[in-house]
Amino acid sequence: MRQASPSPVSVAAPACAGPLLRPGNSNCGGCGMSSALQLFGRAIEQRRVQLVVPASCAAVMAGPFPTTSLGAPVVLSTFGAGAAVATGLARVARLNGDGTRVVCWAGDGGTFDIGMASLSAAAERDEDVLYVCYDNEIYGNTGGQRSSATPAGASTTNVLAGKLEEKKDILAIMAAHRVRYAASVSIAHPQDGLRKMRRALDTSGFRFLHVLAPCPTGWKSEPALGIELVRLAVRSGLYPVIEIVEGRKLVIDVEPDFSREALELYLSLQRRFQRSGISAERLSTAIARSWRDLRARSGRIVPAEREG
Ligand SMILES: Cc1ncc(C[n+]2csc(CCOP(=O)(O)OP(=O)(O)O)c2C)c(N)n1
Ligand code: SF4
Ligand SMILES: [Mg+2]
Repeated sequence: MRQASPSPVSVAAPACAGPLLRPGNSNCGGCGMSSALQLFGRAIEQRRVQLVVPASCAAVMAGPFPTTSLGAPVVLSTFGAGAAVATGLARVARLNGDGTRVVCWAGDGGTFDIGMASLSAAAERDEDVLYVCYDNEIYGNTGGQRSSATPAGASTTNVLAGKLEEKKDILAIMAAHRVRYAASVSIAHPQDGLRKMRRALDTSGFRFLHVLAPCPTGWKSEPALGIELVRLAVRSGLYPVIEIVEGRKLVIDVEPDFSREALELYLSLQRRFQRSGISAERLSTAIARSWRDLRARSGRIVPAEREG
């Protein structure tokens, strides 16, 4: 007997209903990635979003199936394949013509290190993917080992004396791929962050957002101080808040005051910098070098208006 053909099934992601990150998730109290996700949930509004999450703290935060503390459909991927899996979903979404925005939500280990090959390939092909790296500067989910995003002077569980090498410049790497849009987001500057997240969601082609995400567990800092730590990193010039369009046009969004006091406070509020004893003076030299470069690339030799 002939069977009736199945009725078409919609594979479109539903619009995000309610918060993106719900109560009951497994993140530590004061996790900066939670703050980033909450901000991102506000940016999404009524857009249809599918998340791809490679192995990380973010991959376990939703809790065990069949319950989930995430308000959007999620595909978990292997550690190195986040951008490749997102590529597949984005192509299916385009074939379906349903307008779903595919977002890869990955940690620094999954981005700066093991996911770099698939990230670079997807960026070079200009896949229609928004890639968000929440950067807690360690492999948090496996106990806090160093990544190439770990800053010099920070102790990790496998480099107790403190890392010697400086942090990779991920935005420069993405800009070198001439991606449509690349930006850094500060959770201490939510209006600027929301604007960039919405722009990134609504742009076609490959987009990249970098979010500094304090990790009280790995940074050995007070859980309540995460947003303040990011504010200090921005003020001191340690975390430049910028955006780069098509790999060429660089805009400085928040002008630091390069406060030595802010830098010293940033270091002293995290016990991960204690053992190496890295000084604000040494960091200031690296900050000055990086800002000379940023100003040259932005075409502004005088400071921009201060915001935030
Ligand atoms: C190929 C492979 N190597 C190692 C692991 C173990 N592993 C799972 S999560 C993780 C750390 C992820 O670090 P990051 O991407 O920075 O995210 P975070 O945990 O900090 O949120 C590691 C090493 C794995 N799942 N797959
Ligand atoms: S280990 Fe760090 S990044 Fe992971 S959930 Fe805890 S605070 Fe967040
Ligand atoms: Mg990490």
